[in-house]
Order: sequence, then structure tokens, then C-alpha cells
Amino acid sequence: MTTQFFNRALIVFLSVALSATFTLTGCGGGDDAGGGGDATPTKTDDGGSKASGGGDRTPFPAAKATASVSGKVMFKGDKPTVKKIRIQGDDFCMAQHPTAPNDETYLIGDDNTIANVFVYVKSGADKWEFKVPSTPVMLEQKGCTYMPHVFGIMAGQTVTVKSSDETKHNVHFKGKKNKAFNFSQVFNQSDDQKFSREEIMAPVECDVHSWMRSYANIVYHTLHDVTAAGGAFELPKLPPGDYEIAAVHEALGTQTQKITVADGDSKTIEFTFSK
Ligand SMILES: [Cu+2]
Repeated sequence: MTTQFFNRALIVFLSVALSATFTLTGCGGGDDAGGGGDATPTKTDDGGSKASGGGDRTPFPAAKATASVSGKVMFKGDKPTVKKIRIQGDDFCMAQHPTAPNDETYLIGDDNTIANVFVYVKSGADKWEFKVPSTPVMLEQKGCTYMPHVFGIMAGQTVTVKSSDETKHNVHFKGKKNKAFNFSQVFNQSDDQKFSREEIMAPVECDVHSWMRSYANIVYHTLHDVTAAGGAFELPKLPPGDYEIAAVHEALGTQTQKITVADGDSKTIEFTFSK
């Protein structure tokens, strides 16, 4: 009788200990959604070499890119509550916003379309080497807000960070796969930066104004777009082939779709997110 009780107690103890171990492991492993397992950059800058055509890539056949892919990003279900941003601690910023502005996380229209969704070719373009666009992507600080709130850029392309505000900002890139940068800017100051590795929804924040946030989406090609108000996107023209298209929202996650396009095709796809 006593032995039986002891055995049962031992089993209970062991199973509790085991489940505790699993819980802890699960917790640690699941906390890395943004950066994946590759948070620590390796010493060799393979991102740069991949961007400039490492391996056996061939130049992107622009002349064969005749298929267009466009579409819309929609929201389904109960819309999340849009928070108000509390602008405080800076007279200039407060003067720009006599009333509290809306938080930009959820820009969902009355027609349920979602703005600020990054849409890109996730696979199917890996075999090509893309020319880095000579035009920089502009990231402006205006009215103590980053504009745009979400942007796409090719690895190796310049992002010009500029301040149009008569106050001091501190631009802090907090990506996990690219080298961080962190510098202050005054009115009319402009600084160029580059990213070398693919990284999606990597935050750029301001260390002075806690509400300021933008998201950089760095890819190895130019086949990307960000939805504007109205939820519409249009990818640059694609050569015929099979592709996986991804739509990424900063809070709602990622949706993917596989498509096949032929010469001169005009395809429309729709992504639907819910909370
Ligand atoms: Cu700021």
C-alpha cells in the first residue's frame, strides 16, 4: 500500500517536472518569431555577396518580364481597436499634433482594405541577380512621425534618412540580421545608410520619441511593394514562371500564395488577414 502510494507520487512528480521542462523549452523557442534562429550575423557578409549575385545567378531578364501581378489586401472579422498615440515631452512634437493621432499599426479602411502591408516575391526570383536601384529610398521624420511607416528596399540600396522637424530625433535601426545603426538628427539633416541582408519588418525607432516607428523590409531584389490606403499593391513586371508571393503585416503576420504566370499575363490576387 505504502509502496503503491510512493510510486504514484513519484509518477506525478516526474510528469510535473517533465511538463515544466517542456513549457520552459517551448517558451524560449517561440520567442524568436521576428529574427528566426539566425539572429547573430556571421562574420562573412554573405548577404552582400548574395545581393550582388553570389553563386550561379543570372541577370534578371527584364526584357522577358511581361506578366503583371497586382491585388488587394483585406481584413476579415472584428477590426482591432485603433489606439491613440500620446505625444508628450517635446513642445515641437506636441504643437504638430493638437489632438492625439491614431496609432499606425492597423490602417484598415471602411472597405476592410489594409494599408502598410509589405508584398514581395518570396521565392521564384532567387535564380536572378538584380541591379541595385540607384534611387535611394527616403525615410523622412516629419511631424514626429516616420514617413513611410513601412518601406521596402533592396539589400545594397541606399536609404536616405532625413529630418524635416525642428527638434532632435534619434534614428535607431533595431534589425536582427543587419548591422544596427543609431544616430541623432537635427532639422534638415540627412544621412545615408544601407542594409546588406534580407530581413522583413525590421524596426526603425526614435530613441527620443517612443511612439515613432517605421519598418524596413530588405530583400535581394526589386520585386516588392507596400499597400497604400485602399489596400492595393502592384508588383513590378515578372518573367513567366512560378512564384510564391508573401504579404506581411507588422502585427497580423504573413500570408503567402503560389502563382504561375505566363507571358503577358495579368493576374490579380487577394490576401485576407484576420486577428
Ligand atoms: Cu524622434
